Amino acid sequence: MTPPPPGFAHYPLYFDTAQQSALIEAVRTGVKDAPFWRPSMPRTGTPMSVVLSNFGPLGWVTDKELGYRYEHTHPKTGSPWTPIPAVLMDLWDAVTDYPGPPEACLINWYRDGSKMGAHIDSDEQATDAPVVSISLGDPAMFRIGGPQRGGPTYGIKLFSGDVVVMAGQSRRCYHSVSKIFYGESAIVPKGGRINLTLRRVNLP
Ligand code: MD3
Ligand code: FE
Repeated sequence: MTPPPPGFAHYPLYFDTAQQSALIEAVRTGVKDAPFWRPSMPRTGTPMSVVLSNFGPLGWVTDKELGYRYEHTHPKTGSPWTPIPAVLMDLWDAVTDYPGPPEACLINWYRDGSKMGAHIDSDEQATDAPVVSISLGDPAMFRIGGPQRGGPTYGIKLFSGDVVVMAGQSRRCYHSVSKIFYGESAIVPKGGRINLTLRRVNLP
């Protein structure tokens, strides 16, 4: 029974069903202008199994040639991302004490069979800023380990409406999504799981 690293906080069902539906509707509206696309890994060009979009002045993108980075515009349309919904700006203020607003909200949509392998988020200059995650739709098995690959992990099943905050040491730990419990929730119209992550990119 490995405990979670310091700085990890879980708020089960932070958002009720009506608030979850409103967030899913905000995603549906946002991706009309900034459609989900399937990203490729740097160098190899291997496609990821999740599809992505973003809200915010900045968005996280990746492709074979330029790799992981933040951009002001959508890689396929060239248009700016949709602003971060007010309810998420308020969430950041409620669960972090960071001296500045989030600049990016990555939208990960996991469909049947999608997963995310173990990695550390290190494309932000604000390496000490927390990351705030909101889960919507099908549950997921989330695992977080330590600052080195391998080693024991703490696992938690995340449900629709859950919020997770990674601050302090947990921010620099390996983490993964090892399983989606596909079809256990019906709240996402096209199915699957949507994860939103609020991120500070630049130093304040
Ligand atoms: C722990 N997403 O987008 S959210 C990611 O459920 C990512 O879609 C997962 O990992 C998902 O990079 C996990 C929770 C999360 C996000 C960022 C972290 C956990 C983190 C950064 C550092 C440590
Ligand atoms: Fe991550």
